[in-house]
Amino acid sequence: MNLRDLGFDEWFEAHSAEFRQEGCGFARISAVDRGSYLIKNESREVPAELTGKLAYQIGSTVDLPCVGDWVTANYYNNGTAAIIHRVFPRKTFLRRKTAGENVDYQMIAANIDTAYIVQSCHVDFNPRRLDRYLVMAADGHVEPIAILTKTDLISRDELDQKIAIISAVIKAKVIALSNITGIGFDAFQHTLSPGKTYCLLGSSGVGKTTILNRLIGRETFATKAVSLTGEGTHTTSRRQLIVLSGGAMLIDTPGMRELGIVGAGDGVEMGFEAFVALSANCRYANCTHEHEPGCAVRAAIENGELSGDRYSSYIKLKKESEFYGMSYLEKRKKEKAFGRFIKSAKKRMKD
Ligand SMILES: Nc1nc2c(ncn2[C@@H]2O[C@H](COP(=O)(O)OP(=O)(O)O)[C@@H](O)[C@H]2O)c(=O)[nH]1
Ligand SMILES: [Mg+2]
Ligand SMILES: [Zn+2]
Repeated sequence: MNLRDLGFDEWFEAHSAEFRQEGCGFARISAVDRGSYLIKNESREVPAELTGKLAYQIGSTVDLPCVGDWVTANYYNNGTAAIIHRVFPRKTFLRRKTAGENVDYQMIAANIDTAYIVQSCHVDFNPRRLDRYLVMAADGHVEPIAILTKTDLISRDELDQKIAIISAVIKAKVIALSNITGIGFDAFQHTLSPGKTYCLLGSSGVGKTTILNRLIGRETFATKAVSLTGEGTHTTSRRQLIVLSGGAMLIDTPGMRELGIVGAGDGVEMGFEAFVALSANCRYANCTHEHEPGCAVRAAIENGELSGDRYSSYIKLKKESEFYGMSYLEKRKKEKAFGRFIKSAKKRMKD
């Protein structure tokens, strides 16, 4: 393996002169877990940390190394650990807006060639959400491919209908597949090329980790079924770059609701679902969005990202609703109940 196999192409080559440093080599960030890093080069993958100087120089969290970044590092302890000195500029990136007090960005992954935007064609199907991911990919100069999973749960006609809906609204390639029957998986696999980097994006429970496991050919990363609807959920806690046997690299991500992709500008059209998504970013897990400090919902209203009127109706409704007291996981289980909640909420708003 050489660096080129890991994605160090002409673009990085062209930028490399000013990043060369005595006693150091280039490596790629393969995982990030709260301030600790794994970096990978031609021969090894080792834990690494930032030099104090670099940590000090980095002004904003978006400039911290993220999975997929190229760095200049030196190795110590017989090459079993490393120190990161420099971070290369990003050729492409995937980032989300945070809904904190200041509208800021959080990096999801860097130097991604193609983003797989994964939706289940069962209950998760939502062309508008797909559209938001497309905006995110375009923003970071990443090519998008839409993946519809769980085709085994709907009829051929229903699937054709869904593909038609998507094709009508987006230009991206659409691939439908089932991780259960394997139908469509070949077409998906053909989109992977050696030396290129791919990222799986999409809500929790749509089958991203299952796709990764299928590619690896075994159950390496845990997935978990949670309901009787054929859906399930699993929280991928850290982002890790996996080199597949064919030479393509793939990064799995946690669900974007957990990542809070629903941020600036999305809330008003989104309706009440936006509150649920935003509240994932509140400082306190049990935030009532009424008076707590660090409340992402109120911050979004102050920024004008969410309408104050909707907020008032929401506060009124949530007081009536037992639904509010549930954790996100419980909510997913009760998705049907949530659907009814939204419906009745909308009806009451009309009245
Ligand atoms: N019926 C069906 N279930 C699937 C399919 N793909 C994944 N699942 C199930 O959906 C659940 C969530 O999958 P997971 O890969 O953890 O989703 P992630 O949160 O997107 O990573 C698991 O129970 C999987 O077995 C599929 O194509 N069809
Ligand atoms: Mg997962
Ligand atoms: Zn709040």
